[in-house]
Amino acid sequence: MVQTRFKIGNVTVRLIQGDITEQDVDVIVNAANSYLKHGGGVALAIVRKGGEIIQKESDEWVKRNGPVPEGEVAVTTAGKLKAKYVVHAVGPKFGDPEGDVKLRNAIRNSILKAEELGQSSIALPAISTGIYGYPYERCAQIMADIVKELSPSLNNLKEIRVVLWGQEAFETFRRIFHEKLSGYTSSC
Ligand code: AR6
Repeated sequence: MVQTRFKIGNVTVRLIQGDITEQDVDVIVNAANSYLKHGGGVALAIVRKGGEIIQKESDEWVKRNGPVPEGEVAVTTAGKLKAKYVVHAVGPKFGDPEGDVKLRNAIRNSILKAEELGQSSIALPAISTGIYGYPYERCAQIMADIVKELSPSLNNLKEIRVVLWGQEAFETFRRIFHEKLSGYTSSC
């Protein structure tokens, strides 16, 4: 498996090139839209593999609470996936002047939700870099900063996995994470 690992305090941060739906972690983060209609990209892959229960619970969530604002998250179970929960994070579309703040919030709230749920491992995709058009580089910078900032204060979470689809995404994240977390590399 292609991967890179960093250790920040008690938290292992792992970059993996692969499919997020295959990850053996407690929480999988989905790159969702505000209506939690999982019709494309990683969202569709999660529902295809996890089952319609994820879409059904998502619909119920929106019915109860209204659309999920950009930068916020909603939680459902994970159906047939190995994970226990899916945290649906709504990222911004590239070009939104508030985009970086919203992307930062979406990533931050995902990690904090997994911590709040008492879980020990989480896998995140490169939120907003597919259909929503964000450059990998910008997403990687934002994610590396948040991981560095949050890791020392996490008690439950022991592993944060970033799962990249394809070599270009993986290489970009690896380069940026090495730049930003250079003091923490434990293996390549
Ligand atoms: N595992 C890991 N990463 C993946 C996978 C996978 N199986 N499949 C795609 N990616 P996107 P967005 C990567 O488009 O840009 C949906 O329709 C992909 O290469 O899934 O936030 C939602 O319902 C890219 O790098 O999410 C929303 O309407 C990253 O995951 C909208 O798309 C995110 O791509 C959200 O757009």
